[in-house]
Amino acid sequence: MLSNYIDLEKGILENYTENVIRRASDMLNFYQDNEALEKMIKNGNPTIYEVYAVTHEGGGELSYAITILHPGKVGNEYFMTKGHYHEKRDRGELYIGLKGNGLLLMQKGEEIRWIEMERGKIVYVPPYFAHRSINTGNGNFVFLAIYPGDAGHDYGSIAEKGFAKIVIEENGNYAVKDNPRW
Ligand code: PAN
Ligand code: ZN
Repeated sequence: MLSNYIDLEKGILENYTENVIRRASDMLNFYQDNEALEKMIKNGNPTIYEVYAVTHEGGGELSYAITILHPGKVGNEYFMTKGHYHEKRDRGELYIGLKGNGLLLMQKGEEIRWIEMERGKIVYVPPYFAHRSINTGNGNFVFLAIYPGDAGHDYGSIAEKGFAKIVIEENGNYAVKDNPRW
């Protein structure tokens, strides 16, 4: 497929070839406040984020995906994606903000960066950096990601330890804090 459409208002990608819906129950142990997460699971198990992708898996090819990250918090921690390294660590990625507000958290060894995302902003995720998105706004945070077809997703080490920083709400704003489990 050589061309496609995104509905920029709703963040809906046409003709996607893969999609993933992550609910609260898919995020066990990702947040500090497990009790708050369990309560949320019992109270309807809301969707945290949705991904719609067009994939081309060969080396040298490019895949792309829209993520719709819903607004909300688990305890005082904002809704976020699981986060991953690329299986092939030397594969970079481009993120383009389409709607809403968020942060892109990136980490390579002890080096950690976070960049605010908004409509029209392009962020480069260099090779070797794990990356996670966080919705710090009140509405959906929607972005487009473009990545090498053979990058792959490695969730293992992030699922175990998380990132060195967490993003919480403090006095109505976001605050980036040290992860106590790190
Ligand atoms: C993105 C992410 C997407 C969902 O398309 O895969 O935002 O985040 P998780 O994969 O961490 O659950 C990307 O970075 N692709 O490489
Ligand atoms: Zn990625």
